[in-house]
Amino acid sequence: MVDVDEVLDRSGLKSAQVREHVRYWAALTGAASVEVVDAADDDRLIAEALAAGEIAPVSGGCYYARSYLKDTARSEQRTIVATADPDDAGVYNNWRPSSHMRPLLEERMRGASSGKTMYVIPYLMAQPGSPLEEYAAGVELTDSRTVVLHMIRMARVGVAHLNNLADPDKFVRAVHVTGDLENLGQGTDDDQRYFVTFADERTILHFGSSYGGNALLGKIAHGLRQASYDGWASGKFLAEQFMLLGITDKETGRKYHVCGGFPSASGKTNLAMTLAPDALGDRYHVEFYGDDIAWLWVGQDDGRLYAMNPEFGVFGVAKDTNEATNPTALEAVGAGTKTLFTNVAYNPKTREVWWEGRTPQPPSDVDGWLDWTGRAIADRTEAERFEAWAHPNSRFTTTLANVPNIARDFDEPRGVPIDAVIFGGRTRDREPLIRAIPDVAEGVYDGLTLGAEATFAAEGVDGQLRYDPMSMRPFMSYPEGRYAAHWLAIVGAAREKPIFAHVNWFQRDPDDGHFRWPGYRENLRALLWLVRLKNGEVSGAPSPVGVLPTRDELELQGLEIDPTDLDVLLSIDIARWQQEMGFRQAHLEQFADLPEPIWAAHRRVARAVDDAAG
Ligand code: GTP
Ligand code: SPV
Ligand code: MN
Repeated sequence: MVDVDEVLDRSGLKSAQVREHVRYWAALTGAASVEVVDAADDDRLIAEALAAGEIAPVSGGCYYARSYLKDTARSEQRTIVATADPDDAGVYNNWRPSSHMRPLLEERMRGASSGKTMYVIPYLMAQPGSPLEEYAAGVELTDSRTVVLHMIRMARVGVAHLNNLADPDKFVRAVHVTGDLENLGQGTDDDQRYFVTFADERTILHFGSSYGGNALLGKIAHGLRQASYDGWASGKFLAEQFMLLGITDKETGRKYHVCGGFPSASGKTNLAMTLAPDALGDRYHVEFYGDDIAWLWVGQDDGRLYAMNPEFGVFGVAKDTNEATNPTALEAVGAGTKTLFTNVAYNPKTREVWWEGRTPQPPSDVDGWLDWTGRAIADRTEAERFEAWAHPNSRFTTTLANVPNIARDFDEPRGVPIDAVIFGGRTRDREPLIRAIPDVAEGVYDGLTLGAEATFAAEGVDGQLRYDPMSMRPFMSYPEGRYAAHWLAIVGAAREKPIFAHVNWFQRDPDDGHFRWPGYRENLRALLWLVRLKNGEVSGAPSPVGVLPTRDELELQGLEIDPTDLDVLLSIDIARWQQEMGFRQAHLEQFADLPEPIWAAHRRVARAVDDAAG
């Protein structure tokens, strides 16, 4: 048995409660050694991981890792929220009694790290000094060095964050044990994996994966599931799967902050990192704050709605990232950034990486190229010729400071005041480019009825049409009716209300399937219209489901778009919406205790749609 105390003494980790957490799990998992990690250890850990063959070099000082073949995305089926109170069961949170889950996890984890090092990662999911700092401290224990490298990029990591807690017992206890990946029955009836957040104990136990949200526990498990539970239990804040950006109008000097939720792999990173379209670049500057998580609260001093990004890095989808779609992302993963790429294609000879959409065609000289599974492209049979080189959920991990348009004040604890909250997703019809919703209850209602196509970011759901409230369906930790009430309470308490909107970059022409809207950098045009509407500079055209931009109100200079596509994007298909209102009724009826203002909003919209149908 390792002398845990000796290791902890050396690391300067003083908190008795943290030490107890480490001691308990080191003994249970049977780890051969314990090591406390600080962000300053990155270079050494990189060197060790290279030497061990866990990662490989990419030219320009970046790195490449491959995950196990059957471990390439979040699992929704195996993700559970457990508490002591059966009343915490909702429709989506996959609730189980903690008394039942705890022994199951301990059984799986017992002895499962034997022979391995257990890394202790003290982290903070907030800017130091943030008004929400007390909810942000955590300690992840993991038996994977690659997970450590990811956590150092994605969170603020170091012993200092845990030594001076106001309440020494208030930190998230997180444990990640990889398990024997080749024998876990992923996706079968005998699936051994469990990803459990014990929300009322602020404990996260994940077993059976070393990929993304399954393993980087500060991110989704703490930053979303645990934090949204904490925000509700304390009555103080919201934690949402939101991007967060700033838009400066250089002509007026005004700055706007927009946050909003789209389901996984539906465009948050791309939107938050966007540059203004060339034709508008002289006037508008976009700043990146966050791409996946925002915590929102009402400011004590001015009563405005504030938001911050608790993360320290970006875990972004690689697919289709290129000079045209997202030049800032390419810079953020370029030379000198120490980016970690996972499950893209790799060429060990040239130390290059490639993914679908990086260039229009894959490299023509296939010499040395390996697909994401490690197979040589040159060995492919004719039938395999068109298979993807990279996994669709392959990702890059880079730290925020590498993003060229990172906001100057991203690290400041005070957060930024929110002007607009948007919801969106992959919707091939029905949803116009943008519809603004000035009323708070109707805005919250819109978030609750967000319907979109699911993506490859989660196992086994790609392409399914489903409702995904506020894009939080996979991360929901308490019942939906209370979630809605908590939203109304927090936003309702703000003195200046944000404007809401629903956006859709993914409408398609049913005849040939092309995207009607060019997307990416052009998306800023819709947001500019929205903040202008909030300012009263434009008035839009009313519709039963919100206010739509008129053609002249959208700044269209420099945009190439088919006029028919634009007409469809700026109009409403009433028949389709009538049908949708029936689906929404059934969707909302699942939720217990849905607040009356939400039902009232639903009835109002349904009536307006019916009236428009005549
Ligand atoms: P998570 O990290 O899983 O939460 O995803 P995300 O919401 O941040 O999605 P991301 O921005 O990484 O985009 C996912 C995929 O959608 C990528 O392949 C993008 O290229 C594509 N995408 C993003 N924005 C647009 C857009 O405006 N139009 C189109 N057609 N595709 C887009
Ligand atoms: C998502 O799936 O929404 C992600 C990636 O942001 S993961 O961290 O794997 O959950
Ligand atoms: Mn996400």
